[in-house]
Amino acid sequence: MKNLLDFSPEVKAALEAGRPVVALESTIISHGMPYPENLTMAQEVEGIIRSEGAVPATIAIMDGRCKVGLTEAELYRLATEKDVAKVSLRDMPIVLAKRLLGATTVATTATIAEAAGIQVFVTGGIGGVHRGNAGSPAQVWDISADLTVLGRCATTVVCAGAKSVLDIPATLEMLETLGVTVVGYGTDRFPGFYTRDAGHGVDARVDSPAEIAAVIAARAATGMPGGVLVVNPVPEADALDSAEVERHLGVALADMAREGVAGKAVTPYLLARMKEVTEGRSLAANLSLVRNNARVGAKIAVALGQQG
Ligand code: PSU
Ligand code: MN
Repeated sequence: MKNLLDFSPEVKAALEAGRPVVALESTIISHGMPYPENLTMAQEVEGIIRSEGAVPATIAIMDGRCKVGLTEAELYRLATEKDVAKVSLRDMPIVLAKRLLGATTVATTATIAEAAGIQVFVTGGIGGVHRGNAGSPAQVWDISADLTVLGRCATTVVCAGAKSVLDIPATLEMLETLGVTVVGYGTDRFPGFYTRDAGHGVDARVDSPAEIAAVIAARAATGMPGGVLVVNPVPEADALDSAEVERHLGVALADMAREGVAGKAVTPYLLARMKEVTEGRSLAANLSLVRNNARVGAKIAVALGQQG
């Protein structure tokens, strides 16, 4: 993997000097939000990370290489081009070999970040275990590779939980099986992406970046593979109402089954539908939680550096 990495000069210099670096995914840019909000979000999030004293490293696949740190022009391509591949682990060899433009999911971004020596990675929401839904067979077997990767990469992932469209208890059980440490930042509840509580608890609550850094250092000291998942709830002012989200997701799931949407198209479909039915409030929540995660992720990266 190391031979496939192309670092931006800024990220390369920061890693060599041991300065804090925060990785960012690109599926959220190409498939998670519409243009122009996606581009503004990507630039803004990089700015937040810089203002906290860390260096942002947005990750994507281009011209047969894994890019760690992107130029303005590269961010623009990801935000505007029509045919950007959504790259989960299984897709990575194909997108590399065919030299396609690829936006990396949490699974792929964390894998590349670990190879690059980046300890902290900020995203919006992680993938998980999907529920069976109307019109689909009772036994669906749609489990995101995001979970597998959390179980094997040492990268700390900061997110706002997972959407309640997933089977949250099954997702939490799977994280337990994989040995992932799940901590709530200022909360003992597992957040539901648009909402602050998906109805289940986390392993432990942590209240400061220093406390999280201590957990990360302790995990590293054990030598176990896998990482820490930091769940950081969407700010109160931008959170959506749980009952409203459930109602909208119910309708979207039924439509999705009727239209035959499945596999990797599911998450982008649901995000776009939610934006329509909430008249943009889901997008506002999404933007708010990503900014919030960027701030916390950068503070964790800085605190990790101070641990020595
Ligand atoms: N959840 C969101 N927004 C997103 C994603 C998930 O609320 O943009 C993206 C992330 O990149 C995540 C991916 O890694 O979707 C998971 O896709 P899948 O379930 O196909 O593995
Ligand atoms: Mn899937």
